[in-house]
Amino acid sequence: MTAPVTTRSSADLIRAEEPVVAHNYHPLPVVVARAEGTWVEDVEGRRYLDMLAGYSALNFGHRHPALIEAAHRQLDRLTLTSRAFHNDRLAEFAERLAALTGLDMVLPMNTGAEAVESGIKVARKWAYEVKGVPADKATIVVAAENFHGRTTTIVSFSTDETARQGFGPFTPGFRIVPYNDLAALEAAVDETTAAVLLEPIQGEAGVVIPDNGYLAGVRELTRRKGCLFIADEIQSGLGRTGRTLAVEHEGVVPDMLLLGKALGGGIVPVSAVVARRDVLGVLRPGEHGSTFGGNPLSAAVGTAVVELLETGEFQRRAAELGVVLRGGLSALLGKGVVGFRARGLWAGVDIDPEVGTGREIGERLLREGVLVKDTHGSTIRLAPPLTITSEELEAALEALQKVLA
Ligand code: IF1
Repeated sequence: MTAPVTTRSSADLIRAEEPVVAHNYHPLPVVVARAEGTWVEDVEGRRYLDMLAGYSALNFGHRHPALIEAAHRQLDRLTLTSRAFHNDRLAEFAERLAALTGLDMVLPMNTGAEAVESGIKVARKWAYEVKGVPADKATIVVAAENFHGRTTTIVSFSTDETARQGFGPFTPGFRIVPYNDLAALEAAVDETTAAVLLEPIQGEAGVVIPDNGYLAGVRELTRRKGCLFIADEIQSGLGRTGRTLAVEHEGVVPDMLLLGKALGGGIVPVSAVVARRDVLGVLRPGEHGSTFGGNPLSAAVGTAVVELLETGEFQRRAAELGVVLRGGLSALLGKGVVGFRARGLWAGVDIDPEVGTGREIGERLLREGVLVKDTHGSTIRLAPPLTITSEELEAALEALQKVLA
């Protein structure tokens, strides 16, 4: 008989997880119980500024009223049909998402990794049926330091040993080239290549922004060589960098777009492959699927998310407040910050290892009421909800300055 659910303390709850929850994360010692907008609150009522936003899944803040309302309305009508039948929410979601991205067709999935896996399958099928690559010979070119998810096929082309160790054997058919290197990409793409799969800005690598012209170069190269350009915008997309999509900073339209995280508004997992009709058109009934992909609850929330993005308000906020973020980080250069990369409301900040590791900075900021997450070594990422106010952003930057002093 398990103990009745009572308001257990943060310490109790952290202790209780240990024997019963897999240790695939090393969370900061905070137990969140409530949240609204940019703020989260722990079990004891302490409040924190959320500068991670669910790894950019909470672009619209915690529990955005329009999104919660859309979810409540749908919860009271219909939540799941499977795609064995139609439901009355999917068409509008797909129409408005396609229009938002400038592409034609949507394959609705759930998690980012599922969108990436689905994109890989569609690109390979396109290579065999449209490009004429011999069966089972299709290659996909990816970048070193990539992060596209945690499935076995995806970690097959990771260059992060921690993500691969002990999970072999791996899926063949992937070539790895240095990021931001068009010559290396040119050499790797040949007649077997189905696609080039890239993050327009590499997230987990520490918000690595390629040279201006790189994405346009990839677009030209893939068009000339007759393979697909797949942009993984699962983290960089949906307003984060100050545009609807990060590829827009170079005016590039990929052949296929992978979306996730914020597409579900931080409420339900929603991801999608969005592509030209001649690409996604290779899928015929029974060839791919997902129990929850395109379910009415996800479609209703996804439509409300697209509606928020159609106004351009969040993109503008990210661009405008991105100026404040860059200014604040520039002022910290030489004062504990040795370098940073930032676009819109997204930054990778390299901390002087003398001052502390990313994890230590995260723990110090926790005590200042600010939540951040380190990536590798001494880099922390800043990715607050796009609803953050200028004052809240200034407060987070002041807290960072304080813990670096
Ligand atoms: C973790 C960070 C990591 C992604 C891109 C696909 C996916 C992700 C560009 C897969 C997911 C998450 C996963 C989470 C931590 C976080 C992350 F960069 F965002 F911080 F790991 F790199 N493409 N990124 O960033 O989406 O299947 O998770 O929905 O795995 O620890 P997912």
